Amino acid sequence: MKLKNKNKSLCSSFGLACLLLVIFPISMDASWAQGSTKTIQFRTHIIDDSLIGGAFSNTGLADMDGDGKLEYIMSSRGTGKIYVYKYHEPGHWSRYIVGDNPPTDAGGAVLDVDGDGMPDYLVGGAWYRNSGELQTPYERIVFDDGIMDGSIHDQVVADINGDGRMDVITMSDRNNLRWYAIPDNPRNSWQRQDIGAAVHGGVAPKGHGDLDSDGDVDIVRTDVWFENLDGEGTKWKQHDLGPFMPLPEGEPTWADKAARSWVADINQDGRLDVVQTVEEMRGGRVWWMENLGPDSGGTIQWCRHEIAGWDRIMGGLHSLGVADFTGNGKLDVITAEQDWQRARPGKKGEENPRYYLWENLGVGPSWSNNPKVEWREHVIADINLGGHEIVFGDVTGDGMLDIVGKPWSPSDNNALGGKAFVLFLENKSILD
Ligand SMILES: [Ca+2]
Ligand SMILES: [Ca+2]
Ligand SMILES: [Ca+2]
Ligand SMILES: [Ca+2]
Repeated sequence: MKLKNKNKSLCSSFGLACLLLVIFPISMDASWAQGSTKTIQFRTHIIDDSLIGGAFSNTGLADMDGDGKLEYIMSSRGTGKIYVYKYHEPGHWSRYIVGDNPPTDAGGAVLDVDGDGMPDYLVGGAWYRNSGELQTPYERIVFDDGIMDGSIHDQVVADINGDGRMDVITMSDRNNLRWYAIPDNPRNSWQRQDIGAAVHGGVAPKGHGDLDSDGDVDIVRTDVWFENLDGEGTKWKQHDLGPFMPLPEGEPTWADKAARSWVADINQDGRLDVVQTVEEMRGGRVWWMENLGPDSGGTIQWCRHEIAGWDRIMGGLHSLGVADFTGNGKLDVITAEQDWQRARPGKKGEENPRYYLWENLGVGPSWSNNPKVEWREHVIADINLGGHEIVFGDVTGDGMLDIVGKPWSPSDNNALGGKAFVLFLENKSILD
């Protein structure tokens, strides 16, 4: 992988179909940056530094005990436990173990599966019925015994068939890309519908949306997207989105095309775009695919815009969030470099992992021939602790989105000497 190449050669190596966005230095043109924030700042709190083990994954942020406040949920194939962290104040959380034996690699989702008003927890081929009490373990119910061996990496909730009820998309390179409708009695086995071939990851955390504006949910999988032909999720057509970077020499084949995807309208033109990261290996990059709408033949055209990672060797970016973190009404992007030794930043993983926020400053000056979204990079945590499947929500209740992170498997070189951890990034940004 030729990370030090400049834009021109990257056009060919990453298959860019159009001019790349030039990332400007940090200065901001006051004439079009109105509504931006004065200070973007996150305060880091380590809320658990006593976890031993690895393979922590399957994260969510939801009100698991019904008191109106968000809890953090995650689980580990390594320890075999499901953890819920209850917030009291930014530096003080309580940890509960609510279940055992999560049958998955990664993925996980929070959804009220049985419709009783309490969010439940989906992991691999099982769902765990939320008892509503953090002291009472959740019941484990298998919905597909064919995917109980850790063969799920992405697990995403969306209404695929448009019936107003949420469905569950799963994918792993060990099986395929598919979705399940939840039956009236969710204790029965769930019917699956196949969508297409799989890669390791490329749909999570939010690779779904109505990309072609015909009223139904389509699905992104790294370098392609699947059109929901009948609106019921029974017929799919695969389209190119844009080529992925070639697998670097020495990387395992399972890491090929492993990405995170998030569908959102980044430039506020009414068409849904796609933000993506390289998740499983160092040399991570962040970009967004602008949806240019259909050509005369009806095929949607895409234009790749880089956000970060072309000018340095970032760690694997197994986290992606898109939301307005800065309060200016525009969608920002967050990610974190992995703590895991094989995907830490630097040529040989010698650099420390960091958490990032790219502030969306809006579409650039109108005098430009090709006005594009401008980004300003903020390092929001730089304490030699990385992140994996970070999640966000307003935990403190002040209207600003906070972030919770943890490693997949901790590096011996991290700030805690190889211990796993959960950290909370309290959004303390000061608005205009
Ligand atoms: Ca709660
Ligand atoms: Ca429930
Ligand atoms: Ca559609
Ligand atoms: Ca758009």
